[in-house]
Amino acid sequence: MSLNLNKDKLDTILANFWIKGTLLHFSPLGQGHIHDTYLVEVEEANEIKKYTLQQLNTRVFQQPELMMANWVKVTHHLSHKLMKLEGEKAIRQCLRPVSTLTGQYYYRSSSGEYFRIYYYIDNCQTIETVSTPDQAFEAGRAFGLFQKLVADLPASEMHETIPYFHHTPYRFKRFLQALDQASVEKKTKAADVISLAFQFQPLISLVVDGLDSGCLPLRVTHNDTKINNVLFDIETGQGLCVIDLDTTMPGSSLYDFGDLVRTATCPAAEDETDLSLVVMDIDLFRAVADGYLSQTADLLTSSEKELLIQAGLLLTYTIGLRFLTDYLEGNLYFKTKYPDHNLNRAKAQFKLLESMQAQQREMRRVINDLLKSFD
Ligand code: GN1
Ligand code: MG
Repeated sequence: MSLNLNKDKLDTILANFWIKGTLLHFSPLGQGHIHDTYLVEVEEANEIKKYTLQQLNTRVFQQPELMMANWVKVTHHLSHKLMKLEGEKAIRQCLRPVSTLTGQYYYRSSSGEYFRIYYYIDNCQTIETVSTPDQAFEAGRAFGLFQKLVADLPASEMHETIPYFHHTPYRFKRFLQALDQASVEKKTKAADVISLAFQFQPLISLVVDGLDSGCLPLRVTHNDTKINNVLFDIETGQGLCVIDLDTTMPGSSLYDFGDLVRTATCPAAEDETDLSLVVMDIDLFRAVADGYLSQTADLLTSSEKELLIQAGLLLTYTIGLRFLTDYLEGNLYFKTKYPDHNLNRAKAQFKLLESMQAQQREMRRVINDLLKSFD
């Protein structure tokens, strides 16, 4: 999906929401791989008001109404709870949707495009890569708090917006299908990473087996806990608000912790091509686990705690498989900037996975120490 908004189109969209005033300015926002996101500035009664506008990717979210029903439910649940806990401060700690004139939270254009708007949270930034343990801690704390706040939301009330999203056996099957159809040229270029995809196959059923047997609890989870889905307060550095709530649906806490470990323990970018830089930093691992467990240690069951280390490997493997599959299929899913972008992302994920595997013993020590400290 390309960024294709112009002023006339935006005026029409805004006219459908409870927003009065004149459009001053709009610009692309963030680095998400799925939706198109903009910052929109409007002059209302001599004041500049800022909003976040998103055009939803309906190729990825094929039932946008169901996705929006989840999104509204979870944004309301979070704001209600945070208001109670934090009072006025909660305004900057959760997404606050703007309603349309007909009382919905999305607008469908005459050509079938879906848009939503929420209040922009000022003086915040997103970060693509982590550079200090404090940032890793704050990301862990923010997603841990999210987990805690949605713990009383019954999983049965949430729609499954993307079926089999983190189902690694399904992702592996899709990879095999893509491999079967791919050109010899692509398979040759990706040979190393394809071989790693087979090598790490034993990880596949780790969490799904536990969920199927009832050994691991099915919870409402965020499912996209990468570091750039947290807004950091520019002044205090606090992990203020969790964003990108579209994949919030039934899942495992291990998916959330695992994707945090994938994105908050490596100082290099997700698409770094100098693979010598792609390593898991054990100090960042300690910090992210500390932040996450500071909120969830009381909540997690012993079987979840037992798998915290493997979770990072599993999610890095699963997302790596998805990038590789998308490369083999011709870049149909993730936004890319150049033809081999998904291949480079996949290579970086598998390099990170190898680095995690080599440090499993240290990770175990860190988790055991932390669990003891929260006992
Ligand atoms: C996508 O939307 P964004 O960029 O936060 C993707 C995640 C992947 C991530 C990889 C709905 O997340 O599952 O882990 O890219 N979201 C969806 O960077 O597929
Ligand atoms: Mg995002």
